Amino acid sequence: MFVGSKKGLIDGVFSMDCKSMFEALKAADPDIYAVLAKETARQRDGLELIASENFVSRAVMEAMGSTLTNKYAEGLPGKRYYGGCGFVDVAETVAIERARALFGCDEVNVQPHSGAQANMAVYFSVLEPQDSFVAMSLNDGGHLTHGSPVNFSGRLYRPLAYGVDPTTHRIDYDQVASLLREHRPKLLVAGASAYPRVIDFERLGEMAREVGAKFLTDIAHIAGLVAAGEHPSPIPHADFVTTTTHKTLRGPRGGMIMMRSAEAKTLNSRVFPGMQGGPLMHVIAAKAVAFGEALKPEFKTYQRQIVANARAMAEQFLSLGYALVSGGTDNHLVLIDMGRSRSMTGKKAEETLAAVDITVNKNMIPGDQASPFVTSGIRIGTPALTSRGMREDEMRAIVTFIDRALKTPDDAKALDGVRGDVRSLCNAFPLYPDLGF
Ligand code: DSN
Repeated sequence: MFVGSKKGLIDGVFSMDCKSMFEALKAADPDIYAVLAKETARQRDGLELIASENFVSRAVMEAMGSTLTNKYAEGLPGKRYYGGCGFVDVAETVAIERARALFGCDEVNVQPHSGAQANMAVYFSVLEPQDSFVAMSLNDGGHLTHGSPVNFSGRLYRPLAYGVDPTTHRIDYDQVASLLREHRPKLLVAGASAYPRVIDFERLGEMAREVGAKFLTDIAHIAGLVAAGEHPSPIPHADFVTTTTHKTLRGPRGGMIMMRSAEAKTLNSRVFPGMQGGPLMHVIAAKAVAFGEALKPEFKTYQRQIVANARAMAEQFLSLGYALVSGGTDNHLVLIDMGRSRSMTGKKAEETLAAVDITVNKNMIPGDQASPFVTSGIRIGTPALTSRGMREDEMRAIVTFIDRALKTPDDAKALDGVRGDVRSLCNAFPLYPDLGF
């Protein structure tokens, strides 16, 4: 109705497109405009291999950079504490309905500002301060918010950490079962930030049920794969499923909680007013746009390519003699043991690759003796470059770039050569072709 009756207004708004918006920024704030321009060029001219990053569509960006940022909308659609929420209610309802269709879950809360906030809301729903819960150790590939001592989750509660088998680097499911039986916690948490293998959510869900614990799966990294059927879904086995929306899912930076119907009333009240104030309606609208994109058939093809690309990289690294944690990958990332591969720390590898415009992150590996600031590994993921249209051939070429750089970390001329090859590849795969870059 709004679109019909106010068509002139809508057309007018659209005629002031993003070009004009950047012009306003340039005039008003040259300092921040310069940051925006340089960061855009960095993303365009380098190879982005951080496993938790991605490039959103223009449509998602437009929804984020919109007038919806002006609106307060505390509460839920139809039950707000502010007037004027009719249109943003539509955005949030569409986001919820699309998330339901995408993942097949009962209930959804799309308001968490981040994955950390999504997990916090679930802990506030299930646990009291000082309660224990069982989750994967950060050093073995878990998440910061799964009980790290420097995070609220490790300071408010008593986490009991499971890890991976030291030889196979697969989750030690027997250790999970024995921790649950011994401590009988209220909550079991599964999910990882640096685990290249399939997680057996069904088995973990059975273990949680056996001791009467609730089961939370944090699928932040693999949400896109799960939505596309490229990783088994935790939905039938879990009481809560949290995710970020900006990794493989390719939406705006933010979080989301899916849950069984019985959990919704308490959980929703833990998000607001329990933890957050006004939801970010521009981000929620962008989540709706991203979920709409993920419901299209091409999203499945995209996710399949992410996995194929990671596999191609893993095979190429193995053929060049690199040691991979768990020996390979089933998902979107590979974890390289740099100590065993090239007698190099993760920090040195990250810095060397940064010098040739390849962005990765240093990462702890199982049994790591180095500090988190140094580490013995690097984590490499394919979602972002797959969004640029790169496929297996490009992945194999990138592994040779990485290998050349890591072989000559202190040879400026050799690194210059690799950087030139990186730039040529980037030029062949524009970041936002319809925006001219
Ligand atoms: N910081 C995130 C990552 O890079 O994996 C954790 O979700």
